[in-house]
Amino acid sequence: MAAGDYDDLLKYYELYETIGTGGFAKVKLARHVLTGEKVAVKILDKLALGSDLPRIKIEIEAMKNLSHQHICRLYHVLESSKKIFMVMEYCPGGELLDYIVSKARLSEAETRVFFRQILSAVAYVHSKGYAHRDLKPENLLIDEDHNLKLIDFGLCAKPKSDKDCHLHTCCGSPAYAAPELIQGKSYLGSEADVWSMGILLYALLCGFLPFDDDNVMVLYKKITKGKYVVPKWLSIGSTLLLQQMLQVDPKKRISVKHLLNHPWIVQSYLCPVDWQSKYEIGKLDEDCVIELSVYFKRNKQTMEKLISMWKYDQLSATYLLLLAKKDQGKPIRLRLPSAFHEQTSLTPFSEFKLAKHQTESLGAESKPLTPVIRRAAIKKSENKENLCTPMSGVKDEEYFMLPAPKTPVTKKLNEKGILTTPNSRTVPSKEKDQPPKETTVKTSTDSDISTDLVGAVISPERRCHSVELALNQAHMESAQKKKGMGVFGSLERGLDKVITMFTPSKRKGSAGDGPRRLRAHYNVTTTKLVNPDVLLNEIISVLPKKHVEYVQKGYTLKCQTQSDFGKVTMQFELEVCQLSKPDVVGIRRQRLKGDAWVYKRLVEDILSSCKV
Ligand code: H91
Repeated sequence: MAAGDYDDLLKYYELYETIGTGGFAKVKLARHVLTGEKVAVKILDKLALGSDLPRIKIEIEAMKNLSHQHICRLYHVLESSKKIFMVMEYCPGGELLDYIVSKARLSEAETRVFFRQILSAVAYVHSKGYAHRDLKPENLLIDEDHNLKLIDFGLCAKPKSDKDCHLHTCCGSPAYAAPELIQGKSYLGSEADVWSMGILLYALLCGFLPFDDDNVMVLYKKITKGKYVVPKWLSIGSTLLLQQMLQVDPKKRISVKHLLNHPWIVQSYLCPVDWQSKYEIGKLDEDCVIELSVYFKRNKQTMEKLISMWKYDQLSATYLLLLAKKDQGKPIRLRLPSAFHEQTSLTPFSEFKLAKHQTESLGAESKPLTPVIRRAAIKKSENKENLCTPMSGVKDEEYFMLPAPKTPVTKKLNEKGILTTPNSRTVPSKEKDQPPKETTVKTSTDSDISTDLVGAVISPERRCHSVELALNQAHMESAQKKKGMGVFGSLERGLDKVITMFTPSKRKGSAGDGPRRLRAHYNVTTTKLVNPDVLLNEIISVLPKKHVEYVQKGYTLKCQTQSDFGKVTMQFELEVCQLSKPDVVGIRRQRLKGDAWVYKRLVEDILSSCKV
């Protein structure tokens, strides 16, 4: 990474951990310094993008034109010689797909809530002359109010002249692609989107796809035939709606307009879907404008003019994030970068003058002078190594860290060329396939964790006492005998019934005193176990059987699968964590790369194979 690439971004944002990857992009969690709001930053490498660069330009243009309550908001676009950064609304609930996976399938009532939101977003996209062309549950995120936000406009199309213009490019994910699209015929983007929404609706109601096959040609055949299984739990109304949406002939397919007030959609709401945007971009919010005028010492009219330019720069981002704060009922206050770190109340602006980067978008009028406190804060942000810290306030490397062994650590390359340390584990390797032995590694105490920060196997200090271990095992054995299944059972029954929010815990003291304490979340599978090490060891013993390679870092297993040709096909994390109320251990799952449904099946398989 060239040092200068992140300079601009780090003037305005604090960067935290990677929350996902997709294509040539990496998505990181970040915090906008002036407002203190969390954001998602999509980081693209121009060189790696190559001929795909125009797609990104299309996505950026589309996101600038689309402003809707169910579409992920774009706040800021930055560009360096090698990178493009897209700063967007952060959706802490993650992907809709993970939510479906966690619940096996959704009830008709819950599906209706979500589906109305999807329909609202898609109708709006179409009204603006666009077609999304890649509608799938991986591209719908859940925000903090449990509302859906549509993402990934990289494949969206806007025919030049009129909306009914036919398209020719076959794109999107095969399982969601309309028959006319995969047959290479010219098609209407809006009709193809209705088909994908039909697949989406089926996935929500059933928990699996109507057309699925590992072989793409077989999959295409199934799609063009249009025959799918109707599970017995589907109501007549749902079955009828699916039938209208999954019509192979696009001319016989229901239109978005008719979907908006379809009897199934309207049921229990008694009103059609309101697809119009609730974000009136033309009308600026007075409170936010006033806060910005005071902060930047500009009169209201000048401020309004500057904001209305919508340059997707620091000013656009600050305005939109202030507005988001207002909508959440938070105070509309801009903070000083230094104050942000200390989480103290704001120092009145008049005591300070602006730093250069904070006035960039304000034109020639400003003659900034940097005060001592601000200068210190900016200096801090220039130190990139210190800035890439996860939300909990610990450094990236520390995030999965355990106390370092007292014995000197020598890093070496394993057979596969992966950098290993005596206390980081990779597979395959016969000896490494074994769960960590309780007595093998001597670890340091909390006071000397800084000596060598490396991943580690579980230390004796961190492991539970053997009595607890034995009790736990005995408890589980009897429970298993009774139920005739492992802790997780089938995904439908076992995979997390508990749905609340997962947030990184306040770490107890220093790194390395046990698994992270997390709140239950749909990405967290709860178990009946109380000993994290039993669970960790069990997962570790199952992974090689499923051809999953992993690197252990503390209680996190960074997993990956490879194709026969050595291409990384899937990356995900399994983290053993401590839950409270009930005080049991859980497994946090996170997909980082790869097909979502293949991931779903693999994780189901791993977890149901765990005999704990
Ligand atoms: N998929 C296509 O995994 C596989 C949390 C999370 C929170 C997000 C906000 C915006 C975006 C992703 C977020 C996110 C890629 C976002 C928006 C647009 C876009 C892309 C990402 C993953 C990448 C990480 C995503 C989900 C999709 C999480 N993600 N957890 N807020 O194009 Cl417009 Cl790539």
